[in-house]
Amino acid sequence: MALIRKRRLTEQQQRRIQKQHQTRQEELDTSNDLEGLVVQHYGRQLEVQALSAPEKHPSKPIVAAGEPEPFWKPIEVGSVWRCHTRTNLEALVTGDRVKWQADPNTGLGIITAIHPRKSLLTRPDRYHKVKPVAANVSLIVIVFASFPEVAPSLIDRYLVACADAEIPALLVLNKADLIQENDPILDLVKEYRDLGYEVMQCQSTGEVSVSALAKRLAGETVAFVGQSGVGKSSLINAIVPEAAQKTNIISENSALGQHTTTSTRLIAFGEGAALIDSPGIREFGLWHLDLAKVQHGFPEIENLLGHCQFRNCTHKHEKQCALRQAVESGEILQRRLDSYLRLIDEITEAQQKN
Ligand SMILES: Nc1nc2c(ncn2[C@@H]2O[C@H](COP(=O)(O)OP(=O)(O)OP(=O)(O)O)[C@@H](O)[C@H]2O)c(=O)[nH]1
Ligand SMILES: [Mg+2]
Ligand SMILES: [Zn+2]
Repeated sequence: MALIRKRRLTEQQQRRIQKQHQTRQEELDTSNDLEGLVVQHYGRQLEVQALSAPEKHPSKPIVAAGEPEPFWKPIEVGSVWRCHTRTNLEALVTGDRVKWQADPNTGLGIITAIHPRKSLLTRPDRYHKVKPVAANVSLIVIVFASFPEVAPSLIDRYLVACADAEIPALLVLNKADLIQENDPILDLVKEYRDLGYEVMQCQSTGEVSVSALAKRLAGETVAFVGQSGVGKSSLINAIVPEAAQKTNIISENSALGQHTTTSTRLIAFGEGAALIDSPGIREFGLWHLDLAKVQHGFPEIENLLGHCQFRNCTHKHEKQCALRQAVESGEILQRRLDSYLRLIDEITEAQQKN
């Protein structure tokens, strides 16, 4: 009996606490909210960079002579604050623009509102849930290199993800110092250029300048993606040395299946630009997309769809298949058709399971 009573009380208490919490949240005065940018998140806490400062800054408490100085963090543009979010807000991600309040007495903040997103980059996690990765990205840099060995089908997947999120892609061949004469990776560069994609060549270590890349990224919110070890963090460090992103020797991490970068972080860069570093991805499932979305990632194939003899052509063995004929005439690449068909199979299979 005592036990049941106790439990009921606890539930009641919980409800009361919840209600108090809710009213406190509703009572928040939001008229002096600041503008901010989510630069990183750790579970339920986020880090927000101040994009504005209060018109009237709260004044520092006055202490009597001999008393210890209390903690005090001034609210300055550019300062970074650990924040909680108001309970009624949707999940926030790196890159989100928010309204927030800062408490100089504790150094903590509370996010009160989120601005509408211009774009949202997502990826499926290993539990088959779609996870948001970064918001408001305006350009995706797909980094690849000759070491670790390039996986063109992974690049194709990234391009589909870019087409799905409607964010332009820039391909960056990093580690230019490792490229040899007649390196097959240069053929790959040509293939993507011929398909209409923008490709740049870079080196992030040594004395070579990354100024051409830095110039291209000016004003953009850029997400760096690509296999672990291709040099995403190294490139970011070369462009913004203060970023001091951890980098590592591939033999020490990738070989063990570990990533050097473990969380998504945004680094401010120049006027209104930002670079987002994220962990390298080995597998990039796209089972959650619909078929039309996949087609957008293969514009040269999309152009030919509907021209096969049979409407339900599998493009695998049919004689009068526009895609297979285009491969034979050299109009499209066998490799790209394979990538495309593999993705279609993956998605169809996943949809049949659900
Ligand atoms: N030779 C050469 N090595 C480079 C270059 N850029 C980066 N590296 C090396 O590549 C290794 C991996 O670089 P990271 O920047 O940690 O790679 P990452 O893509 O951030 O990897 P994850 O964080 O695991 O996803 C390091 O040992 C770098 O020194 C380059 O331009 N040339
Ligand atoms: Mg990294
Ligand atoms: Zn066909």
